[in-house]
Amino acid sequence: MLTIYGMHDSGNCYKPRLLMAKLGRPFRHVEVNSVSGETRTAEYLAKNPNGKVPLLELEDGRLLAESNAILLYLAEGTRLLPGDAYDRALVHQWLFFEQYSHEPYIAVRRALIKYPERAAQATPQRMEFLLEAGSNALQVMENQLSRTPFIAGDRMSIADIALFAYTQDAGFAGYDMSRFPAVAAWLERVRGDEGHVPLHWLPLSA
Ligand SMILES: N[C@@H](CCC(=O)N[C@@H](CS)C(=O)NCC(=O)O)C(=O)O
Repeated sequence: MLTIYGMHDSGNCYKPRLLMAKLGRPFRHVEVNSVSGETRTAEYLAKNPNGKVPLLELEDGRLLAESNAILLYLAEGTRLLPGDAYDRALVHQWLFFEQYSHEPYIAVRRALIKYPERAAQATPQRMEFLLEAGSNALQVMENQLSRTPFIAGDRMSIADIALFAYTQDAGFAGYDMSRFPAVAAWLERVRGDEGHVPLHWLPLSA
């Protein structure tokens, strides 16, 4: 059985869990708390030298890090990853967007609010910068989702899963979601897609 090392309330770790749930594939969840340093033990660094979760372990022991790389691997041959080269490249486009223009702002602002251990890093200047940069990312999504029902076009894909993970918590992170009605409607559309599970869902084997 596949194993996913992850933290239950991390959006990056939610991405592969949500995909596996949607595909109806069983897997083992191993809780690794990145906030309390469990990603920095020698044992964990031997598995992922970058010291981050999520991490996928295949049945034969091979390992794969980076949430969006894990999504691409697990979605191969499914309805959530198009076969056509251009359609697939659009999915990649939004996966890269998520990692460079969205997650570094919205996920970080969320973490600075959520985890008291990080409060000292939440300076007013930093919070303001993260608010502006994250709002820009939400506006890019708003523009796209005003034209298409899903982020990479007419069909749900792993790009929606990747962007859903932290956008669903953007309100908690301080972003004014009333400015982004198409994003809010898309959040509901993603929740309504077959096999959806919420952030804290874990498989029974956990
Ligand atoms: N680009 C990575 C980011 C993963 C990441 O930042 N994981 C956080 C939890 S959400 C983590 O493990 N942080 C531990 C640390 O940096 O020490 C991905 O998408 O998988």
